[in-house]
Amino acid sequence: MKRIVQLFIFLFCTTLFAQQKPNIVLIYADDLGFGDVSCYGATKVKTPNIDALAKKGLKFNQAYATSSTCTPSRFSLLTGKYAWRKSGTNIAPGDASLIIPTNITTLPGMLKASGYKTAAIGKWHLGLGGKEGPNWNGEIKKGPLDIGFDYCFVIPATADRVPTVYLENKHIVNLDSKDPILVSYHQKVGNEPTGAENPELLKMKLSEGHAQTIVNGISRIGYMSGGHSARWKDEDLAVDITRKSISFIEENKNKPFFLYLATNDIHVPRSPNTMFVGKSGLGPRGDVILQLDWTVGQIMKTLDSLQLSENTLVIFSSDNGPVLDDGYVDFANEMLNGHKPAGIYRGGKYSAFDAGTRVPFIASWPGAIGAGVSEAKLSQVDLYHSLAQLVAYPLKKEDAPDSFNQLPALMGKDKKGRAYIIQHALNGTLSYIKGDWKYIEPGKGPKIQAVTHIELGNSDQPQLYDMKKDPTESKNLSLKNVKKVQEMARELNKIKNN
Ligand code: NG6
Ligand code: CA
Repeated sequence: MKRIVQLFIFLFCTTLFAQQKPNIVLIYADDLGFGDVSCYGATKVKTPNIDALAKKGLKFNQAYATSSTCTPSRFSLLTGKYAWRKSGTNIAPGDASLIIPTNITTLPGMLKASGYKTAAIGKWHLGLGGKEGPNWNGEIKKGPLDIGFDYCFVIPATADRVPTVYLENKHIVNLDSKDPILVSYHQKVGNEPTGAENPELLKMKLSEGHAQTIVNGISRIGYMSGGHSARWKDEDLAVDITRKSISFIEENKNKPFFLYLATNDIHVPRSPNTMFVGKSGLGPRGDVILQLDWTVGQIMKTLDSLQLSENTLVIFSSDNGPVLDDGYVDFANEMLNGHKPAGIYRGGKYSAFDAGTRVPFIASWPGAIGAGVSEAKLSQVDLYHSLAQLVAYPLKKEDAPDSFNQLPALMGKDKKGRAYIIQHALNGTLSYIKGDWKYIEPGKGPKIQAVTHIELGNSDQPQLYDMKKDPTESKNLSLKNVKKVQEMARELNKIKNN
């Protein structure tokens, strides 16, 4: 009976207040580090639009992606469940099956059920299709539309993985049925040149991996043939994604909408539009930071011009920390010019050290969130529960199992945030932050990743850092604090086995 009354109140409120609910725009950057934007301390590159968002919103200094790579972070964000609880959620190849189950309520599904129009625009990287993978030439049976999005316009995986085409709803955009797409991650298909065989054809050389089919002068991960009329141009990716996002906002300006805008920037291959080439002085990596900032500016301008800004919650964050050479020779290291992508933090993308997951996080909602800086601890896994709270959606027990309600922190009312943070590194190693302490469990793998030169934080010994006195994780205090190590290991194990 109680359930029915709850449901009735929910449906009543949903209908009555549908118009008042805030729009939600989640701008999710790729591989953007804590120190990559000027409002987080960058001085060699300027990001005026992101800075403006931070100025009128709340800027978080201790907000974390759940993982230090893309697929697991996105999985956790959209399901409210840690990706390390589910196998098969590591960096997905471009022909992976849909990783998110279609029988659960996801973050977009929850918002859709609350009366929102929902869209995923930009990078997907969560797999497509059923067990057999995606049927590129027909209907893509399982994808964003099956996990709660009303509309999608997405890059299937990453820009450095084939196929280099857009998926709009259930079909590949501009596909000519006479030139079908063939994709393999195992052997060469078709006879198009590859990075390994024809390096002289490359406009951007590879430094590691990325030696397969060449598309638009850039060799990728995976082999592809066909689909010529459907192939995007790397230099237009940001423009296309921004344009589609603006159209979605315009078309839904009279309803509450949720836009998950997952930018391709600043992931490799970094191929900025001519508007940004050479503009940062830091090479392509700096130029795509400017391009990302431009996207943010375009979205804010659209919201302003439609008079939606007051009632739109804009969240800006990144899926994992920064990397310089991520497999292409784009002079990210050579042209750094003193820029510090991770700020003061140790490690980077892939790492268990803080720079792997500590990312920029800004929440702006001029009507409701006061401007300022917050030291509250936040994890992206909490967005689901917090937004459910915001729209008064009654979560069921099985929904978003790892997600906590951090709406008070998000709104600036609670200064503490989450009691603890869990970080998940490339090799599966988990770290546990509680109070001032950070514990990194022992794990296998190299100390330094060969291509990227990133310190991965791997050690066969437990690590313990005092993040208040030593935020750069320079002194492992585990031998001096055996009890603390044991206590944190025990607590982490309990959460693992939950
Ligand atoms: C790595 C790729 C890297 C990037 C990453 C995924 C190589 C040498 N490296 O395997 O370029 O694609 O996967 O990045 O191939 S993520 O942000 O989508 O997780
Ligand atoms: Ca990423």
